[in-house]
Amino acid sequence: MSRAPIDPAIFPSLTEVAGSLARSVGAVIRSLRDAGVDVAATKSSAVDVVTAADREAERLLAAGLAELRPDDGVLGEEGASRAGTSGITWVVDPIDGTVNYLYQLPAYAVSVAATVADDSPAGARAGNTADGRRAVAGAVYLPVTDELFTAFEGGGARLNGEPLTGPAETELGTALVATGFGYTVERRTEQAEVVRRLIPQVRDIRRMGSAATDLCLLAAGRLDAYYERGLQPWDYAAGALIAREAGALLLGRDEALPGEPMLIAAAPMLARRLQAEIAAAYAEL
Ligand code: LIP
Repeated sequence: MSRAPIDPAIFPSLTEVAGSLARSVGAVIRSLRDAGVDVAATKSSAVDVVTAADREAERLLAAGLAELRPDDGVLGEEGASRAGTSGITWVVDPIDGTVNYLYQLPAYAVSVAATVADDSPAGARAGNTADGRRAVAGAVYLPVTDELFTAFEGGGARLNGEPLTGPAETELGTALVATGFGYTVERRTEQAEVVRRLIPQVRDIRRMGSAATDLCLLAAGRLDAYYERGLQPWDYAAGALIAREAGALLLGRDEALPGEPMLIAAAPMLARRLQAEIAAAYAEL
């Protein structure tokens, strides 16, 4: 049975929900961090960690959504999973940048995105998450700098309420390019080889440790480009929407759509140039 499309008129209110929950949960994780943090468990490998704060933050996000949006579904990095009836599913990452959080490094974020089912190529190009859902509203909150990035589809992106104009075009040779690495040895070895081929061709590489943060810094023009292979939907659902609404072009590898296999984001000409270099690097692996 096909569902009636979600009315875009509700996107601003979904953004309000995302922003207020990201901010309040961000304040909680910052104070938990100050009280001290330990690894609670590991996930895909010994270096892929989860802390008690990740779990508590996800519990708070799920509880807040159950109260504010009881008919919506929820999908969270730490296992939150609720089927909804409204057609909207919230994709949440309670702490994106958990390793930074553990080490008391500032680049960690709360990421909250409202998504709708959409597996059309046009929807995917517009920033689908990997599981055939399109983010329509979202927020990423950086507790350490008290920066709240928000966006909704067609509404532009904002930082603490001020409009963002996105990254400027620059040549690849003067581009500051952020990327990230997966948690398994095989994936990292491949990613390191791609970086080895790229680094002589760019201004420099940054590995911030939080994909949601990377995408928001790109939206704010503090990075020129970002790419990563192997992201999970909660890592980028909100951040990709914010980058795109700020004016970045999102691309995948070769003709593939942007998403889990590869997400490239930059001003349009640079995004295409970087896509070609990444394709060449992978072709030589
Ligand atoms: C992490 C990212 C990081 C990326 C890792 C991982 P976590 O999320 O945001 O930048 O490189 O692959 O997905 O585990 O901190 O939520």
